Amino acid sequence: CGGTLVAARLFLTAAHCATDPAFDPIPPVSAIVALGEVDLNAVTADDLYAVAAVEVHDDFNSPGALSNDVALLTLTRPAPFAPLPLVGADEIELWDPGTESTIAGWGTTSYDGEPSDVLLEAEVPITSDADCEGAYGEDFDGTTMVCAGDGEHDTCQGDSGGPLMVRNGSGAFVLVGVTSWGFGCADPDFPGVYTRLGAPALNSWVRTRLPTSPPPPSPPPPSPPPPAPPPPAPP
Ligand code: 4AZ
Repeated sequence: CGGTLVAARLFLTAAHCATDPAFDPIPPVSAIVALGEVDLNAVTADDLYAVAAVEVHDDFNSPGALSNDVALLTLTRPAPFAPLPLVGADEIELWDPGTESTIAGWGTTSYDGEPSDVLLEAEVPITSDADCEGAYGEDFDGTTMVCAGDGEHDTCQGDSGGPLMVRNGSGAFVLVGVTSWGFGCADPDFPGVYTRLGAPALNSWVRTRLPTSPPPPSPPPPSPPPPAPPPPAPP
């Protein structure tokens, strides 16, 4: 699986990458994150980050299979890399149908093919929800999933958890999706399916877990005690 650094100590991935066959979160000690290398053969101990906590979305697989496919791993030490900004729930133009997005990973380059030792990337257009529903029927949940694909380039096995990125108005990449599932790979009739991070509920699930999230309004401070009564008058 892949993933994305969204804060110095937070690694965002797919829920199905961080759960066991019973769909329960895996123990943090069984997870390990490698950061900062393009070539898997170049990974050394310095690139490895132990995981202190695994948090899987409570509604993973609800309302349907692979809905809300998102999890956050807390690293035991901060990574010295710039996190990728999360798309804003109001930046809806960034997942408009036809918008070019960038996908990346070390997964297989064809269905049941070989994974790649070096990070690969591709550009694929976001698909309309109607087209994706046409392909997948009720398996597509437009409240938690968004699709992308051109029938020729795609994510594939092992790419799950990795990013679907779109450039914002300033030309900077933002994180719009998490590689989740699909029928086969690069099938012209079946786009790749990504966790819809711009969806309001999913967006706030991630955003409230980011360290820069503004704290909730605090209650007003207690009012000061009333002034002490004057001392009794001398006799
Ligand atoms: C997978 O098994 C997988 N073509 C990821 C993405 C897609 C298919 C399978 C989309 O991790």
